[in-house]
Amino acid sequence: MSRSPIPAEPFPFEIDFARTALVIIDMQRDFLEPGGFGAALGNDVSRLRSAVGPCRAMLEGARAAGLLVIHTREGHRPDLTDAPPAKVLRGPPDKRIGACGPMGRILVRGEPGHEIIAELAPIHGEPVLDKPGKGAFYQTDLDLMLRNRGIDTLLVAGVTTEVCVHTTVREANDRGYRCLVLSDACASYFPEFHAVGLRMIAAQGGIFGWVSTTGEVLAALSAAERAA
Ligand code: TIU
Repeated sequence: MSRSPIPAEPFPFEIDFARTALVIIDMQRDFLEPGGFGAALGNDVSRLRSAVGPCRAMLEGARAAGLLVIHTREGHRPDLTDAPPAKVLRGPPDKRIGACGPMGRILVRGEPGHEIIAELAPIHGEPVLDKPGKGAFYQTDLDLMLRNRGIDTLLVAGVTTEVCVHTTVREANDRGYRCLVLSDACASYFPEFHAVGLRMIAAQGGIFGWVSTTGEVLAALSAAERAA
């Protein structure tokens, strides 16, 4: 595929879609629906809904273009052996990781709350990466998967902007990946954190990466396909 500069902050982003993957971070029921981990932390989970439509549009575009799509999920083994006590022992016992909620045990793999929301459900051939931390590189084989496919550029979407998206982008940046964060396909429980989190990525000449929108990336993807 050809290279098309995408309007982005802090400056236009040169992209080779053949070396690009879409990474959708933690669009799970535990974060987006009532009764899960996000709600247990005291958050208004409806604040994350704005990211669903753009994630879906980007997902469909990536699938149609044959891009590698990776879905991540934050969660722990049922025995919690991979959950640091420092992470578990926070908040009231009935709202902690591993406690029983309306969608099963909170932030535990295999439970209904751990699933990716129906609108963005992975399809056959799309790796689903289970991670125990905020960053998608920590204690996972993400770096290996990307290297094996010759990927050096990540389109990053998902939730939440300043927590798992940010941590993943920082990890990716240190490993040499170029990250383009899709502002409308990310969301936070705190609108001000979303806004400033995106600014932090693009500030200082793109200290962690670039920020653009789903519309801009899809337009570039269409143009690249037409030129191919
Ligand atoms: N609490 C919060 O904003 N986020 C998380 O705990 N995990 C992710 O961001 N996925």
